[in-house]
Amino acid sequence: MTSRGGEAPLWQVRGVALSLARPVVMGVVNLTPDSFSDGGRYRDVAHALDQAEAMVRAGAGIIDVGGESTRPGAETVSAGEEADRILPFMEEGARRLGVPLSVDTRKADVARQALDAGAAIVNDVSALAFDPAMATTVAGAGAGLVLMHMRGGPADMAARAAYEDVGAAVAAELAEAVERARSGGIPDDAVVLDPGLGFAKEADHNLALLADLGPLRALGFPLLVGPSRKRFIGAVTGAPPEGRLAGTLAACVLAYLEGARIFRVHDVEPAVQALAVAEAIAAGRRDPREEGSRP
Ligand code: HH2
Repeated sequence: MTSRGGEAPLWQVRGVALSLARPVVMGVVNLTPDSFSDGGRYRDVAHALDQAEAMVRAGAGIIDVGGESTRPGAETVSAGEEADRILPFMEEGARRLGVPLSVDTRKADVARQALDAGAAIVNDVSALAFDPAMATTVAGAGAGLVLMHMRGGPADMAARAAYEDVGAAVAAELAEAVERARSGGIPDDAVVLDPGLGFAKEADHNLALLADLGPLRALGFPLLVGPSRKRFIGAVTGAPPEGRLAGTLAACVLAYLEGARIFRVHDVEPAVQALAVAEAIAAGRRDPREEGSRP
């Protein structure tokens, strides 16, 4: 591999070693009535399962399922309500979909029930800061874990978007999250890191992070990015959420070249295609530092 990423790691998710040798697309299924980008459309479980099956056919390697919106200012929902929204999908999806399911939650209670229903990965946008029981829940199930960077919660994160050096700060705060994971007994090979695009970040912070994932790469964990339809793409282009696909793909491709290996997106098929082309081009690239040293 000539794009930046070092050797191809494996991500251990409940007994399955997920290869990150090739880019992995994580398809988003939001079972929330108020998600900013596909609000309410997936509420019907049968429809959501059909959508997820279509994502898998299009090449999704993971399906990420959420029952609580985390957009700025969104209201928190109770663990009971969140579990009610996602469990029917998890139970049926674990049987039908044939790819690892991830649960997008900050609550250990919800994660435990989702893992019991067949989820393999916990995607915690609070990076284990919200619920002190989350680390042991993940460790106990041998689940994979996404540690995503944010500050505060959806209610106050916008006010906390102040950084001198956003890459260094996000890396330092993710390193603390890694320590929380280790203290809870989660092995390093179960962990993936995510800069948390749009979470406690202004548009410029997101762009700076995507321009240089070096400080995050230096932590030595696989990287996931979730640029899909986000506001910073609108800030650059003026496009509304449903018109941000091309911007999303640009962000995915550049993040891939910066070493990201997992891409959380709503539009799976275009992302799979864009990343396949990026991968094919990157594979043929010569590292200029090697020029002249070849036989
Ligand atoms: N972004 C959102 C939600 N979960 N998880 C990770 N790991 N990384 C992300 O960037 C990320 C995430 C927000 O996007 P969306 O799911 O479309 O919105 P909502 O939170 O309103 O459901």
